[in-house]
Amino acid sequence: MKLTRREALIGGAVLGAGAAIAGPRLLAASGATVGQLDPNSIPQFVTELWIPPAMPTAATTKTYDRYSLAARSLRQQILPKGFPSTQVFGFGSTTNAATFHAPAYTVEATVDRETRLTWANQLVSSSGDYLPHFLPVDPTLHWANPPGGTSGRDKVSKFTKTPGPYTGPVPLVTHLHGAHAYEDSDGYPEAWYLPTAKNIPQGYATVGSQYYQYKEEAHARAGVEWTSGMAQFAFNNDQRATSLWYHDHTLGMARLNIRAGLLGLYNLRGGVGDLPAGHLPGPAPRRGDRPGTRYYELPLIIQDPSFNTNGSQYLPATNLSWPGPYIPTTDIPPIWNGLYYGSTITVNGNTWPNLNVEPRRYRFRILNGSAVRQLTLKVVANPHAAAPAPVALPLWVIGSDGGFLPRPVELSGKTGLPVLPSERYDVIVDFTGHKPGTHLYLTNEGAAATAGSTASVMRFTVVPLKGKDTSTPPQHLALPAPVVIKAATKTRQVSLSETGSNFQVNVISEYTCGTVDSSGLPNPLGWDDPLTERPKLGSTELWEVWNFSPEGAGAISHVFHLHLVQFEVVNREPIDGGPVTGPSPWELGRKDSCSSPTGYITRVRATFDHKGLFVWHCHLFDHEDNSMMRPYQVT
Ligand SMILES: [Cu+2]
Repeated sequence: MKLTRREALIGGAVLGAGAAIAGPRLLAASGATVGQLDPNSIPQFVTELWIPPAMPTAATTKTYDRYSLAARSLRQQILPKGFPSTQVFGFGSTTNAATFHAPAYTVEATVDRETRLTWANQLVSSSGDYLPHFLPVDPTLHWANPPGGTSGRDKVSKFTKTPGPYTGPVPLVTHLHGAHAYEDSDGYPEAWYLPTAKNIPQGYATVGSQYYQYKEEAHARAGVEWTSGMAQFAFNNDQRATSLWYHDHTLGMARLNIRAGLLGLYNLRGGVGDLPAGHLPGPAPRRGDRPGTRYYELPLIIQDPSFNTNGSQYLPATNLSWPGPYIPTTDIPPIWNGLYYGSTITVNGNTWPNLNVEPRRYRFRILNGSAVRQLTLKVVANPHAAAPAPVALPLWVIGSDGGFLPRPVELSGKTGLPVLPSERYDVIVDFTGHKPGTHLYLTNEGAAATAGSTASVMRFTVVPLKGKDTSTPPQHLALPAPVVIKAATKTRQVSLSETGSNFQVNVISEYTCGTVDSSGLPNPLGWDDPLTERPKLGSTELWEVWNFSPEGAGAISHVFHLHLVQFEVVNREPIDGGPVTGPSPWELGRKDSCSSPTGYITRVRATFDHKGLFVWHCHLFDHEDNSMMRPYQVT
């Protein structure tokens, strides 16, 4: 094995290329363990795609829309009919118990009109006792740690022997991903709160260390009140029309809470960054729609859960890259996995659904809501064709995280659309001219795709045309120009790296964010290290994101995510030298998350225009939950 400079210098041990894929590789090698549902036993395309309705409001006033949202536990038919149902945690409106769903209904918001959202943690039983998590919580990570009490919350616990999973009350805090937020409403990872339950154990912290500060700030800024077991956020929506998404962001638990189902889309419409009605395929679901309304704009929220034969969601409760020993002998987390790929694909909460489509144009708001799976999507005629398969219908990419691209981008030939965890793409597919009965397939050719299961996403079945398509063909669309970002007045360097175990070669102890030292080497920093990124209010900065992860067959992109801002992807350059490449055509709009490939410097530029404490991190959920996140402060 050839060692690079970076491999030799990270942490106490050398990391081989295989380390990054140890989880899925071991799973594949050992086959499905007892109790796991074989993905190949699940029939595909038998469930019609569920289209998330618009979330009902609790009140609308002259100046704002108010939502009363909560997280609850419920059972849902994710697998096809005839299979057992699955426990999920889902958001919904407390005004209507039938609205709880995983993923959630879509919040429809208007540019420059305020939304106020109450997020209640109602993960309690009917008798008022807290509900434990149904996925394995690793209490040895740097996490919310309610059992630590007010002195030990949000810190790493000291264990003298390896503990089992944490089974106490579940902390939650919601982040609106991509939002131009104030710090009180950004879902800071230490602003979590437990449900109001009868049996919270004595000594437990019931809120995170930042909760009370933001409670006061939200009251002072927006006049909203936080009470026990909830927070209330207010957004001015003073940003471009786009699809944001809301999801849990609790310190060290997001991978579990989002996999459990706590996510939904938040569509922002109107303003100078949107197109007038009629140009794009529509309508999308709106509040108060009658049942049976036909939609030509709809979300595709893609995730990759695994299941047990009893219908419950499967996530390993042991570290698949290392069988032990753990505490106190080594520094390897006993339950967490660095990169766990699920074995199925769900869209809007069902495995491999079918969508009946008319021979006309559709607008799909795509979100990769999976934890670590990097998708490459295309529409093909033959789902069994070897990758890269020929595209049957081009994806016309018109927008991404921060709104419209400068111009529509047609992906044809054999080019698929890469969609990394948390990225959103706004896409038009034109089914015009296809005969009723025709089948087309949305497939995934991402690096970890498995033929027959995770390489398949969903099917389209063409049905007779019901309504004339008056939308503009995508090649003729004139899109509103993205926000212009000024020249940067400061360049800073940040790093993404992984820390190998001091005890075992090729096993990862944690992932880290940090800075870059003067000799071009990573300087990994922990969450509690002094702040290093402190942009001045109103300033524009160029951030160089250096990905020092090991190179080789197992190399993966990290997903760089910056809160508060929509940035411009400027370019990428190999750390060891080589050609500088510009952003991909579909990255030419504004972004809040982007690929940060191994061995590359990824440069992004942003204007920091709200004071406050925010975070930047890798958006692979399994990484951000084990230290790959840093606070930053706009001053
Ligand atoms: Cu990462």
